[in-house]
Amino acid sequence: MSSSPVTTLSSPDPLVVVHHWDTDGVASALILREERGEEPLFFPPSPGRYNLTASQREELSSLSPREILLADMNLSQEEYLFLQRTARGNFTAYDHHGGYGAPEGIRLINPLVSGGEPEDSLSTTAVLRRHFSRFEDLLYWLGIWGDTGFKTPEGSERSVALDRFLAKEGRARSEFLRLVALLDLPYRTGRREMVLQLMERVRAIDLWELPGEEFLLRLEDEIEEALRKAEASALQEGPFQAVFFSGKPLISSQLCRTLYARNPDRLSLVVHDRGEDLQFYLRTRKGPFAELIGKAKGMGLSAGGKGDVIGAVLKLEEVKGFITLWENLFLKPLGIELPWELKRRIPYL
Ligand SMILES: [Mn+2]
Repeated sequence: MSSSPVTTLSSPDPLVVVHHWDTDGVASALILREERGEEPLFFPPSPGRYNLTASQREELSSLSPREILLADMNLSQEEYLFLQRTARGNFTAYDHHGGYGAPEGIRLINPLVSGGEPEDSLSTTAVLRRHFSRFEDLLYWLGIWGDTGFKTPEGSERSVALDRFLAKEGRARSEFLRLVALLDLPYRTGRREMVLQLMERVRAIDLWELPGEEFLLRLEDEIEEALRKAEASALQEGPFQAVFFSGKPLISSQLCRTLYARNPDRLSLVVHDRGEDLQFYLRTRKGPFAELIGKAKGMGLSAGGKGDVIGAVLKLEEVKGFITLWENLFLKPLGIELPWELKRRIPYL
């Protein structure tokens, strides 16, 4: 831990920015750096996690930060209070996710929680743009596109506005999309050091030069290789096409989409055994997804999705309950049996 870039760069009583590890989180952290006009310590949680580990909390405490800013994350009530305490009251959270509140006394800048324009809650970079009265700059657009680009139709108002911005900058859309993807790359390795390395590089270079960064190209190869390997292990059982894998890379949602594209008539299932928890993805043309997601959330599980997909991150002790729910609610009415391979691969069933 002591050799991480986070600690080597630290000054006494630093300004610390705790931020989400995805494109919007990274761009938001960079906006906060600009607004403060100083070099903060960037302190993302581990990829795939929405909380700090015990040792990360210890490290944060030992830095005795003079101020902590939180960007693009919604933490547990207890964690807000921890950050507030650790920063001796100098704590502010900036976010755009809905459906929660921060404990009393916590400064939370979030239009969805405090009542604001929906347009300002597309990304945390949008929240920050409004809050600090900034222009629609590259950082703003990176956050917007990282969080909403995949569901923004070409020709829509937002898509046209992006094109207008890029024309002004003299950049092609392909260049911009490359940046969005590259900022998302380090966390997808599942390795926090890679996110920290990215945060050190983006202090030093012009963002448009990111595609020339050797280490990102290596990470790209690493993830493509992991995807190829996982895809090659796909098996067919009954109506399922399924991949079971373990290891660090966070590639489940992309894998599931790839399987689905291959054959949308089958049930595309991806199960990622991450050791301490299990990531579950299912995508198929139709099924009682909304009901399954609703019931899973009702059980206190971390699940989400839409009309044709569900993703869930399950603690080991939650796996059995979730799979039973899935079997009864989703599979049985369709006359589908639980894949035996699933039972074989998941010993906690
Ligand atoms: Mn976001």
